Formats: sequence, structure tokens, C-alpha cells
Amino acid sequence: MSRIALVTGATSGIGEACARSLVGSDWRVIGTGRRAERLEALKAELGDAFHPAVFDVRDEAARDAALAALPESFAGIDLLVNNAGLALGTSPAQSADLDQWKTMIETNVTALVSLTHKLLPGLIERKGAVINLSSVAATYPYAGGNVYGGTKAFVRQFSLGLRSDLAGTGVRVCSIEPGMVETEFTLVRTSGNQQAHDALYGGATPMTGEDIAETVRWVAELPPHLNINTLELMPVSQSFAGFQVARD
Ligand code: NDP
Ligand code: 8X3
Repeated sequence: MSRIALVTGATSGIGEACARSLVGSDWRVIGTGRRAERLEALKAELGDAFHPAVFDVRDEAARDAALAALPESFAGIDLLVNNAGLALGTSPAQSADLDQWKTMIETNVTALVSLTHKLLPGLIERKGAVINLSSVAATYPYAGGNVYGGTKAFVRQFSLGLRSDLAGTGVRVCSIEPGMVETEFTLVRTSGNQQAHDALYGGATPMTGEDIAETVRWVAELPPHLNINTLELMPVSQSFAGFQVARD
């Protein structure tokens, strides 16, 4: 019998690619997101192995109703892929929009820990796995990354803390930390600025959602005695820059 994965944020980018990759590898996938029509299109493409669950991850009541309504064939989640997330804005902290900061924290941190808390008992029962989408922004600060980087550092450290708490349960936890992946990420971050999207990814050969999805699938399918704690990836075109110095 195939295993069951819940992938948050399956309407676009990395999560959508994860749904395809996992179904292609004989998983049954519950894919979540707010855009129902995107999930319905995936259902039409992937068939009975895919179950669409439409909810905002910040809305615990809607989430719980969707989980309670899972068909029998999707009950018993073995793998949680905490992928739904976003960056909003690139302004320095001193001119950033506080509401955008709150939305990032509510989505990338609060909703992620809440869903994880909800599913942990079942994951322990089934010796399952949690794969969290952090980012290189967790480790390498950059101008305008402020709260986004903070949320992703939380995701990384939460993942490591989970590993520690789950010792002896057989549950695996991995923090996946990608650099530049061409998805809708920059359009969301810049409120739909196509020029910003094109300028960031143009000529850079960024990673794709499929690249990250293959990594997620690989981590999920490792033998049960192996755990990848953290996994950082970048396109070859991306690397590190030096410190900045403000001068008089
Ligand atoms: P996309 O914008 O393409 O996809 C984001 C997904 O998150 C969508 O499916 C969206 O669904 C979902 N989502 C966002 N907010 C909510 C919400 N409130 N409720 C439910 N679903 C939500 O971006 P990516 O695929 O690039 O991002 C996926 C993850 O990867 C994020 O956590 C991001 O931080 C991380 N990441 C991305 C990198 C990149 O360079 N692209 C690099 C490193 C990490 P919908 O809008 O339909 O609700
Ligand atoms: C997304 C990668 O470098 O834009 O997490 O923060 S970055």
C-alpha cells in the first residue's frame, strides 16, 4: 500500500512539484493551498492519488475541518512537508510594513508549528517524517531579508529541536534550505512585479521547483535508519558576497 504525504502550498512552485514527484513515486498526496482551482487542476492531472484540501494555513478551524474530512484512503499521514510560506517586501526594517512582517510570521512560523503539533501523534504512531522548507536566508543575512530570514531561521532551529525531542520515536525530521528557486516566490514578495522576477532570475539558471521536489522525495525515501538533519542547496550561479561597511 502506498504511503501518504501532506504537502502544504501545493498550488505553486516547490509544493506543486513535490506533489507531482511524490505521486510519481507511488505516494498518495494531500495537497493544500488557498487557490482551489489550482488544486483541482492537479487533481485532474494526478488522479486518485491526489486529494485537494483547500484552506489558509493560518486558519486552524478550516484546516481541522479539511483534515477531519479526509477520505479513508488519505487518512494516516506518514510524511508532512511543511512547504507553504512566503516573503513579503524587500524594504529595510526601518521602513518595512509591520503587517507584512506579521503575515510572514503567522504563515511561516505559527501555522507551521500548529500543523506539526497537530500531526505529530500520528507521525509518531507511524514512524513518519517531517520535511520543513527553510531557506539559505536562515543562515546568510541579506539586506531586506529581516523578518523573512528570521522566520526561516526559526524553521531550521525548530526542525533541529524536533529531532532532539523525537529521539527514539523513529520519526525523521529534515530542514531543507534552498537558495534561489524560480517559482512565484518573487512575484508574491514584490506584489506581482514581473520586472523584479525577471531581473532576479534572468541569466542566472536558478534552481527549479522540480529540483527541490526531487530532493524532498529523496530525503523522504531514504532507509528508515538515515536522517538528513539539514540540507542546503544553491544553483551553481549563486554564492556568497562579503560584508558591507558603512563609511562617513
Ligand atoms: P510559491 O509562491 O510559488 O508557492 C508558495 C505556496 O505557499 C503556494 O502554494 C501558496 O498557496 C502557499 N501559501 C502561502 N501562503 C499560504 C497561506 N496563508 N495558506 C495556505 N497556503 C499558503 O513559492 P515557493 O514554491 O518558492 O515557496 C515554497 C516554500 O519554499 C516557502 O516556504 C519558501 O519560503 C521556501 N523557499 C523558497 C525559495 C525560493 O527561492 N523560491 C528558496 C528557499 C525557500 P496559495 O497562495 O494558493 O494559498
Ligand atoms: C528564498 C531565498 O535568498 O530569496 O528563501 O531569501 S532568498
